[in-house]
Amino acid sequence: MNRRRFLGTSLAAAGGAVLAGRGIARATAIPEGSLMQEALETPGAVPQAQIAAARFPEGFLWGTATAAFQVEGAWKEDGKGESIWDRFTHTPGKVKGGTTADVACDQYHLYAQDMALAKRLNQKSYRFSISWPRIQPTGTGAPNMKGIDHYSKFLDTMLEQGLRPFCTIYHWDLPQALEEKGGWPNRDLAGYYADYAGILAKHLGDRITIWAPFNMPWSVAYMGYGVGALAPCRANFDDFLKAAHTLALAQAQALRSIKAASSKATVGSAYGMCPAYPKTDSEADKAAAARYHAMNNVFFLEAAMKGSYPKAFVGEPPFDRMGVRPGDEKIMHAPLDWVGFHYYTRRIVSDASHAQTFSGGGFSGTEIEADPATGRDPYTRFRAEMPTEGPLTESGLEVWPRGMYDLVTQISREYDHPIIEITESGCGYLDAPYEKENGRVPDARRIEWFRQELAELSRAIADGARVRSFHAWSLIDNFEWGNGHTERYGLIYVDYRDQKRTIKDSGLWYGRVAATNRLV
Ligand code: IFM
Repeated sequence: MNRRRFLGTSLAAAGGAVLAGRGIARATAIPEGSLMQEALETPGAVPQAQIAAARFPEGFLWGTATAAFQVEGAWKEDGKGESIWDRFTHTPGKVKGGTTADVACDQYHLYAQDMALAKRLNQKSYRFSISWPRIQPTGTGAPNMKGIDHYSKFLDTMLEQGLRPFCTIYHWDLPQALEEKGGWPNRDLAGYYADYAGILAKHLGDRITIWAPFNMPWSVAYMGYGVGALAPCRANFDDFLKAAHTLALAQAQALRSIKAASSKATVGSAYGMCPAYPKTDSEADKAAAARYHAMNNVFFLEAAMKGSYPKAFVGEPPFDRMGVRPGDEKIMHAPLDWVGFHYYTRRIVSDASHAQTFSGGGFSGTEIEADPATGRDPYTRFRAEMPTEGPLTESGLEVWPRGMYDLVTQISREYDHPIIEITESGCGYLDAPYEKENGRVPDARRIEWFRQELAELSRAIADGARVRSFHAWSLIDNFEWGNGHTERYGLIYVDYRDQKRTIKDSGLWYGRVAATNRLV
């Protein structure tokens, strides 16, 4: 059977928690051959009438997100130590195109300009991360005051521009010295990390009220230690299990140390999530999709909210191999004030119980692809695929707006309607300044991507989800990890030769959305 038809059939048939695409709408007055018309005829597309009617509540926080390593550059300035990503990018052959992030977008020096641009786009929230090795060059000990001073000035600038500073404490750049002490599989890192978080809250907590301990902790553990797709590139299943447990302990210990140092602090998360749709309506596939959700989406959320891990494993959970000790439930338990997660794309999940072999795969931006031949690992035993029923972005992720609605409403239901922050969402397209149009960046595909995605977010809000913010990934094009500069996610184009910023058409459009709360 044709793959597209097969997926369509199996999805419609599957009866799990989140399923079924929305029909393709036809509207009048859409110009022939236009991108809008193309979108209408695309599987999974949102009806134009729904987009036109979409509204966001008064006071909704429109924002953008970045991460220190991806934008800052200045890799060894002002006493900064080496991070695992410095080591990775300085290793020949690791980064596509052979670039490094030594300069990246030079935001370390150009932050005032970038915050002014955010204001120009009517932004109200800026999610950024702090580089641990700028604060503690070897990961422990007294803070490097030059690092603190830098972020202090940066925060003042954000506030002057009317931006809410949303701080991610760790977005993947572990001090290399801590990797040499064993990295995240070493349980001691939970304590070092809580000290680091406490330092930040003590010195910067007068201006930061919203903290997310980790960006995508599952990826830190699995892609960094389980399959070696991200720095520090270790591929050992036990290391993955141990790293995951250390991260769960660290998340809770950090929450406590932040709150002890700053009475204004609220703590939540920035988890990477993909709605999981069972491949068929078999009980086995539905159970596999539930395991995917438990492992990839809510593993760390459950740990914080309930002090226990969700049912991600077939049979007895491998607590010994994870290094779980008696009393850890109490340590892990640290209910979050709000729940933050990203949405980029979805997964189709099937049972892989017959497959016992652990195997890796390729990195697709937010997710590791299971090896189709061998399945995933001996415990979770599911196979997760990114379907291609909808179109793919240039960065290779399927466009599936409905996934936003399904994920947001699912998390709302499962966690009793928490306050939700969408911490990242965006798409990779390579559009560049076009000379014939005075250097404009006409990135119509990105505009259409956000229109569709946001219409589905608005529908979730109308249906009761308490979403208070949306952070587009990203304010500016930046260094996309192992893919270097070969992918562009920004609303603002960066010319890496001279650091010139050009607001893309999508940026101008997003600015209007922020001003009107409509998808104009
Ligand atoms: O660039 C990354 C970011 O660091 C984490 N979330 C996904 C983005 C796009 O791949």
